[in-house]
Amino acid sequence: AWKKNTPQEFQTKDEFLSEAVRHIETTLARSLFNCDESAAYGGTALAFRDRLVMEWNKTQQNQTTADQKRVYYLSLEFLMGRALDNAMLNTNMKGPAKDGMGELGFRMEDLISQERDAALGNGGLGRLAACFLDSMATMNYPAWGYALRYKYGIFKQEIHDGYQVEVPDYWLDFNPWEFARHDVTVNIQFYGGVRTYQDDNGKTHSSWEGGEIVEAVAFDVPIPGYGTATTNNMRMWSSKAHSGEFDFQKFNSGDYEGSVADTQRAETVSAVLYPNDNLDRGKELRLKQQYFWCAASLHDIVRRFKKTRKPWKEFSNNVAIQLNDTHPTLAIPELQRILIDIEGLEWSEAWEIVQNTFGYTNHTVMQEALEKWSVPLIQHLLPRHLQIIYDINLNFLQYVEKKFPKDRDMLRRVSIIEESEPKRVRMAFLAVIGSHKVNGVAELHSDLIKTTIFKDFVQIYGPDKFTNVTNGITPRRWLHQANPRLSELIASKLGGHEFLKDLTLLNKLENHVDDKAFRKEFQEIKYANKVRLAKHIKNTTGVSVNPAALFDIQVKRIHEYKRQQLNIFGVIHRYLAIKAMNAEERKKLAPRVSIFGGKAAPGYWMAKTVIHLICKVGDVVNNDPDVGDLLKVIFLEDYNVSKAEIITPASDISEHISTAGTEASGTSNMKFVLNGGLIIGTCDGANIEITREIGDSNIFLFGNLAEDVEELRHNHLYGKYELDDGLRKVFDAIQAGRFGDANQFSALVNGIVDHGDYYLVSDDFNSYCKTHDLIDESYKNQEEWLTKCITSVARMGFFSSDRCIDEYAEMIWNVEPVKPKAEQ
Ligand code: 26Q
Repeated sequence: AWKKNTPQEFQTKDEFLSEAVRHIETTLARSLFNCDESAAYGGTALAFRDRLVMEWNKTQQNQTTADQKRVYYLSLEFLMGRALDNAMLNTNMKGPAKDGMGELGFRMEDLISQERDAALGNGGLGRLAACFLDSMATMNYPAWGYALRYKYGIFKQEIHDGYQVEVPDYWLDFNPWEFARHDVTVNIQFYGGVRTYQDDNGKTHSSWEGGEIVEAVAFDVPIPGYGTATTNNMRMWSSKAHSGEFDFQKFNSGDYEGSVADTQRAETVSAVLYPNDNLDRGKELRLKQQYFWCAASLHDIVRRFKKTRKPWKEFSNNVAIQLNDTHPTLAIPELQRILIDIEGLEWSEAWEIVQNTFGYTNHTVMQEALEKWSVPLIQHLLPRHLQIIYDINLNFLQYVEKKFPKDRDMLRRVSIIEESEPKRVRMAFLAVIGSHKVNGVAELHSDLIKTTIFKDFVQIYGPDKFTNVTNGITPRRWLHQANPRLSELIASKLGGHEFLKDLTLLNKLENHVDDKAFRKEFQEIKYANKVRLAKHIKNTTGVSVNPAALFDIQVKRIHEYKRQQLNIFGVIHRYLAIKAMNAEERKKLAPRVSIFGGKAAPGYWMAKTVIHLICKVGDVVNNDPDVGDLLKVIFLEDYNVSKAEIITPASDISEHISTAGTEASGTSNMKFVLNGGLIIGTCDGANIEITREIGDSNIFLFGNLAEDVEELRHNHLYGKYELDDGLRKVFDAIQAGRFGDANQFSALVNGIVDHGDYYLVSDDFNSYCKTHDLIDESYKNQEEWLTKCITSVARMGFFSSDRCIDEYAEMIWNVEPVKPKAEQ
C-alpha cells in the first residue's frame, strides 16, 4: 500500500548522496573538504526539498483538475518546528539519507538539530494548525494553510539569574523550505475613506478610496503527507513597500532616510509575531497584520475561484474557509466587501455566500482573551469594513428583534457593537454571525461556550450551529518522529506502521500488556528517553538528575490559569516535608525530578514572577545536601517544538492542572500519554475525554469541578473561606526569605491571600498534594505503573488529529479527499 502512492524514492544511499553532494557543491557553493554540519544539513534538506517539490507540483495540478471543494485554513499562527526529519519520515527515505551522511562522517541527529524551528506561533493554537496541515496532507484533503510570514517568530527565552530575558528570533537567514513567489502579490489598502455614488439606474454604491498601499508577497512551503504523494501548500504573506508607494520624490531630493523609513513602515506589518497567548491587547499594528493577511488570502482564493468561471452561487461549493479563533474574523466583512463593492452582488446574495463559506473555531471562554477592537481604530484603518460591520449588525439585530420582540436587553447583549467608551467590535460575535458552524475544541469547552459566551446565540440560531471537534495531535511527529524506538516497538507488535495512519489500531496493543519481553522493552525505551532528557538537562542547566527518579513535567506557556504556581507551591510543600523527615522516612520516598518549561509573555509580570520563583526554589533545593536525589527542580530554557520532541517522551507524570473550565482543550496532555506517560490533571479540557478513553484508574484527577468554580470564587470575595493549612506553611517559608527576597514574590502570594484567589489555588491545594502522594505510592509498584502506561497508550487512538480533520471535513467543510495519481 505504501509503495503505490509514494513519491519517487531515493532507492539507495548513493542516489541520495549524489543529490546532497551536488547541492553542497553547487547550491551552497561549499567544497566537500570543508563541509561542516551546517552544510551537510543544507545539502540533505535541499535533496529532500527537490523530492517534495516534484510531488507538490503534481499535487497542485491534480487538485486543480479534480475540481473539488478546497479547504483554506486561516491561522495567524503555525508552530511548525523543524521540517527535515518530518520530510524524511513522511517520504519514507530517512534510511538512505542516514546511511549516506554516515559515510561522510555525520550523525543524522546532529544534522537534524542544525535546523532552526519555524516558530510562527505562541502555543497550543499554533501547534494545532501545524498538526492539522500534516493530517490534511496525509489524508489527501485538498487544503491550503494561509499564514503571515513573520520575520521574527516567538522570541527565544534565556534565563539570566533566574529571570526571563527575551531574544529576537530571526529565523529566515537560511530557510530552504520556502519559495518566494515574487509574481504572486496583492496590493493591500489601509486608511482612506468611503465614497458613495449612484449609478445610472439610481442604485447606491460604495467605494473605498485613498489611503496607503502595502504589498503582500506570497511565500510557499510544501507540506508532505505521510505515506502518500500528496504534498499540500502553506502560503505565507510577507509585507513590503508598494513600488508606487516608495517615495522617489523624497529619494531624489536627497531625503534618503525618509524614503527608507516609508519602506520600513510597510515591512513592519509582517515583522513580528505578537507574543501574547490567551490575552487580547488592542494594538493597531496587530489589527493591521490581521487585515493584511486576511485580505491577501481572500484575494488569492477569489482569484483562484474566478479561474473556474463558475457563477458566484457556486463559491461555497468550491471553497471552505476555517477561521482559527477570531484572529481572521476580518475575512468576513472583507469577503462581503469584495462581493458587493467589487463584484456587484446584492447584499443578501453575498451574505448567504459568506455564511456558507466560513466556519469558526473558538479556543477560549476567558473574557480577557476575547478580541474586541475599538470602533475608532477600525474606522480609521478600515472605514469601509466598519460600515459593513454596522450593516451586518443592523440586519442581525432586526432578525433577533423579530424572533424575540421587545427584548431590549437581548439586543444589547448580542450586538456586535459593545456600547462602551470607546465602543468596541466584539470579534467573536461577528465570527459567529458570519459562519455556518461554530465549534469548540473539547466536549466540556464546547458545552461551556453554549452556556456562557454564546448562550444567546444558541437561542437565536438553535443548537445545531454549535458543535464540538475535540482536538488531536499528529502521531507522525509526536510518536514516530519524537519517539522512534516506541514507534518501532509498536510496529513490531502490530505488524507494521499502519497505526500511524489509523491510530485506533493501537488498541491491539492491549493484547500484549502481559507480554514480558514487550513490557521490558517498553520500560527500557522510557528509561532511555529519560537518560536523553537528563543529558539535555545537564548540558543546559549543569544540574545532574537521576534518570531512575520519577520525572514530573509541566511544559506549556506560563499563565495563571494553567497554574504553574500551584505546581511550584506543591514542590515547596514537598521540600518542607523532606526537611522535616528523619533518615528512615527519607529512604522510603520515591526520588523526583520536577521539570518546568515555558515562555511568559514579555509584559506579563505575574507569569515572570512564577518563573523566577521556580528558578529560586531550584537553586535552594538542588544545592541542599539534606535532599540529594530525593528532589530536583529544573527550569528548562526556551521550550519550543523541537525541545518538546525530547521532553515529551521522557515523562513519568505530566501536569495539566488548569482551574476547571479555563483550559479549552490542551494538546500536550495527549502527547504525553501517547508517549507512555501518565497525567495528573484537573477535570478540564480534553483531560475529561482522555479519562473516558483510557479509564479513570489510569489518570490522577484532582480538584474542584467547573460547575463549582463560580461559587468558590464568590466565597473568596466574601471571606467565606480559609487559606489551606499546607499552603500557609509554604507561604510562611517564602515570606521568611528561604527562596530569596520575599518581596519579589509578594504579588504572587497576595493574589491568593488577599485578592480573591481567582484561580482557586488554595481550594485545590490539599487535593493536589494528596494526589501527588498517591502518585508516589503508585510509582513504587513499577509493574502496576507500567501496566497503566501501556494500557493508556493502547487507548489513545481517538486523539489523532486525523480523526479531527475527518470530523471537520464531514460536519463543517463538506469536502472529500483527492487521491494522488499513481506513479506513471
Ligand atoms: C489575541 C489578540 C491580540 C494578540 C494576541 C492574541 C492571541 C494570540 C494567541 C490570543 C490567543 C492566542 C492563543 C491561544 C491558544 O493557544 N489557545 C489554546 O488553543 C489550544 C488549541 O485549541 C487549546 O488546546 C488550548 O486549551 C488553548 O488555550
